[in-house]
Amino acid sequence: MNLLVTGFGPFLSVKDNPSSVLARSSGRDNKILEVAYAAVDEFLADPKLLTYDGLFLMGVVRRPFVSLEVQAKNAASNTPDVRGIIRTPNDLDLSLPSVIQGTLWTEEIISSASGDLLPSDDAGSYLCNYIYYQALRRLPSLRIGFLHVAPFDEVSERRQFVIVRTLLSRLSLHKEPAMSL
Ligand code: PCA
Repeated sequence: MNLLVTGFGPFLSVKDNPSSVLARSSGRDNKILEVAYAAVDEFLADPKLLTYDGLFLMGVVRRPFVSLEVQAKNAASNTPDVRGIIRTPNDLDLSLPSVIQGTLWTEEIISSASGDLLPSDDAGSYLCNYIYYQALRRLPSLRIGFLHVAPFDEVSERRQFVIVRTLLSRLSLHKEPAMSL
């Protein structure tokens, strides 16, 4: 599978976003996105995205494990983005589905996740959930998944590098090998 990997840049108190470090070291085409609604909208409108089979989206959240986000919600936050823009829940069309399931993570990847890599059904309500929801909605022909990485003081950079590389290689294979993270 030809995947584009994304990470986010700095926001709030996160000066050096580990998702951008991991996207750059993924060994795949990658792009670092500004933590801004308009920047995400512009990214998702780029016709070049259609040359990929899927999007491997990443952002950071403080948890003691890496989260395979299984779904995105029709939700928005009161926290401003880095351009000072706030999107309230009313900015998302209430006629749209309240939840959309991700399409990248396989059953095998989800069911074998354990230890410091776990499934999650809560991608939050800020830019990470926003990009996930909008990507799934706007790019239905692509396989799309979101990985919430952890700060490096929760899960080491080396360990998360291995997690990301292993997920990417498992997704590239048609046959699922035994999980050996
Ligand atoms: N994490 C935030 C936005 C950017 C990032 O890396 C989030 O979880 O929504």
